[in-house]
Amino acid sequence: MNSNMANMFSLEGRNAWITGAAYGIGFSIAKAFVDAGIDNIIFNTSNEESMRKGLEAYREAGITNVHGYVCDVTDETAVKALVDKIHAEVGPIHILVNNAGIIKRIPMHEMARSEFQRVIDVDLVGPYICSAAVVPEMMERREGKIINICSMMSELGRETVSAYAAAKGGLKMLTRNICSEYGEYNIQCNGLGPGYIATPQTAPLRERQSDGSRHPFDSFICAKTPAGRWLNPDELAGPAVFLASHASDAVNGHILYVDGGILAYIGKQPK
Ligand code: NAP
Ligand code: GCO
Repeated sequence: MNSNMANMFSLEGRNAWITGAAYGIGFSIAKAFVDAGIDNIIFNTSNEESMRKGLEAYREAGITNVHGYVCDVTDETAVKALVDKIHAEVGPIHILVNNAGIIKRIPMHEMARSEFQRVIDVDLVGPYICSAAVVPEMMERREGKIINICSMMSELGRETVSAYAAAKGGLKMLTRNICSEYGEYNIQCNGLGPGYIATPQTAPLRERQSDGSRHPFDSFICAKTPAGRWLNPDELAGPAVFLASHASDAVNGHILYVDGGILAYIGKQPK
């Protein structure tokens, strides 16, 4: 690879704040950014225990340029204070990855309003709060990257995930609106839409049944994925680095689906 191309994908000289990156997809994206030369990884979780476990996991992975904080992304005051703390303790935020997210798998008519609201707050309002907190410095610098972690549910629905699909569909349009409102400041806001990834969030969908058989959803998703398997978080590394780097400076408002082809595939025909 020639030096121009290598430089285009390099994250050297920049800091990235990845929300909810103690484990799962956020942790994998952080590792990818480190491999791409990032100066500092900043992450936050909703509680002290997972933040500490996250710092330990980074250390075990040999990553030391990492800074962990406790901050609920739905708490606007706490997020604004965190951004000030990051500026004081780490430096500017060049890249924001809105990764923190939850899901509640409950039939809509059985879901309490408070449960529906919590999913919307974490998965949609949280990315708005964090993006609004970092955009001013990106505007002043006339450079910035915001990556929103979307979902298959940004495009598709399924039983029991009404709040999550509403949030992720909204996150797709928030992505496009941030692109529209701040593109003139050389801020690119894109979505990364993972397919079905083997993380703690999807572990319940892969659990073996009491008779040792595969979870029905496990078999279903493998039939809906052309490669016939769940994806692993590290398969998001290249697309995430692309969206965080100057290689994507002319890409804005785009949702890059990393789904192994699920959205293109009607599903494996029954034998
Ligand atoms: P995960 O394993 O459950 O991790 C979620 C992360 O978000 C954890 O670090 C969690 O930390 C943090 N978090 C949750 N609520 C928070 C809050 N209020 N404030 C701060 N941090 C919070 O999930 P994942 O599978 O890695 O998913 C990460 C993102 O990818 C989510 O947005 C998810 O919707 C999306 N996604 C996942 C898949 C998949 O198949 N796994 C596919 C498409 C999209 P604590 O709870 O410890 O605070
Ligand atoms: C579910 C899963 C999915 C994944 C992901 C798919 O219950 O259907 O949790 O929603 O998390 O969002 O892209």
